[in-house]
Amino acid sequence: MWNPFRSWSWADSVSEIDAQRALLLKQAPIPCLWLFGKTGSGKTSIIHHLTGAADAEIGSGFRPQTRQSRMYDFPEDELPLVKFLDTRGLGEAAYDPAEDIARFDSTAHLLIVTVRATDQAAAAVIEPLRAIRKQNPSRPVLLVITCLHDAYPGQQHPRPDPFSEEPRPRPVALPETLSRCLDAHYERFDGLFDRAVPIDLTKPTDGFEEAEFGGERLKRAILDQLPAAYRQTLLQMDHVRGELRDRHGRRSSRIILAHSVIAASAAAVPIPWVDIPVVMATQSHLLHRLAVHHHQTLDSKTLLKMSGVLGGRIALRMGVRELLKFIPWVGMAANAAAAFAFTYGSGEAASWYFREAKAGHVPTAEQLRTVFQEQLQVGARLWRTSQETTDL
Ligand SMILES: Nc1nc2c(ncn2[C@@H]2O[C@H](COP(=O)(O)OP(=O)(O)O)[C@@H](O)[C@H]2O)c(=O)[nH]1
Ligand SMILES: [Mg+2]
Repeated sequence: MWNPFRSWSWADSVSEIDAQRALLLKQAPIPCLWLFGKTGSGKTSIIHHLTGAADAEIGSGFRPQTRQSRMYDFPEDELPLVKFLDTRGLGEAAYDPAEDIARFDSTAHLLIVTVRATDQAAAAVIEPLRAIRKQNPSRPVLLVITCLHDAYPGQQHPRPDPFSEEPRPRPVALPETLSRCLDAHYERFDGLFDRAVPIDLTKPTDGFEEAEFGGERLKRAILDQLPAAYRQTLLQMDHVRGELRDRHGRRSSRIILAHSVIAASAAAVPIPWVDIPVVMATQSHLLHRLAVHHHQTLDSKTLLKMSGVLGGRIALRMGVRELLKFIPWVGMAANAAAAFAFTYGSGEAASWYFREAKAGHVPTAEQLRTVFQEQLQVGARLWRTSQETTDL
């Protein structure tokens, strides 16, 4: 029988965590979005819109990858739910995409090309884009046309939103300058994108009635274009995005939430490499991480107690059955819900256990079971609430 806790008995926990993390990062459906555009074309604003992370947090979170690229992992690099690749220097110095293509061609799932509506000088973006597209013509490319109001300064955005979800939206009733700008972009990027999305992500202080114009269209376009498993992760992330933000200061609950989202998306999409083993590996990795977070070591007695209450297939089945009593769904949604709630419940229960142990009150198996059952329900409620409030 596969036992997610087995490995605890021999590995020293830090190297074991690294190994599990590497495995998870390889197997879990974590979408990687490659942002490609000149400085000031709106790449960071898109990350901000999709994640809710503050600009400063995004700025300091970038990690250099190649000479001209860097990566931002949200909500944290330990187990990200989405990765953003950012290419620097386009339009400034000569950019040779060869190094980035070699490094990211197989790991970037979607290319988001950003260009300001009124920017006429796109050659610095188009040439390397052509090479990237040629290397991998089946990877979807979104052409995101930003800062629309540069084409109609001093006016509000057209209302209602006139843009459709066609590949090249071009409504009749638009300010004339904007129509010309869109046509010119469609022409110069011809053959290099699958779908264009005109947006204007402004700051609340910029004075627009609609601060994030086209933002929801952009989200839908990204979800439409991503392969199913990756789409699922973004959707689940969006469901608990508020919680992720609110719990910013509480690192352990952020870790628990991120793992729960990954487990849910892995469970939701029944394809061979994303399945129950990933769900269980996620839980196992989570408990390892929490032990380290709380500076606890795991002796064999503790392992036995935890695996008896939280681990193994029987507990998983029990957890699911318990859960299905109060989640009236069936099929994939129920799997995702169960995986989320189970991961959440076991994470919170383990976190509680480690905190108590640190304070000198080592809980009994019975007490751990009680907390686990409670937290399982908290997880299920959290999942249900977030599903109800989401508009995607
Ligand atoms: N009006 C408007 N401003 C934007 C938009 N996107 C970005 N900006 C602004 O343009 C500047 C540069 O944007 P940023 O997202 O940092 O671009 P990056 O260099 O490509 O990451 C910032 O001041 C943003 O507030 C947009 O769609 N509309
Ligand atoms: Mg930026």
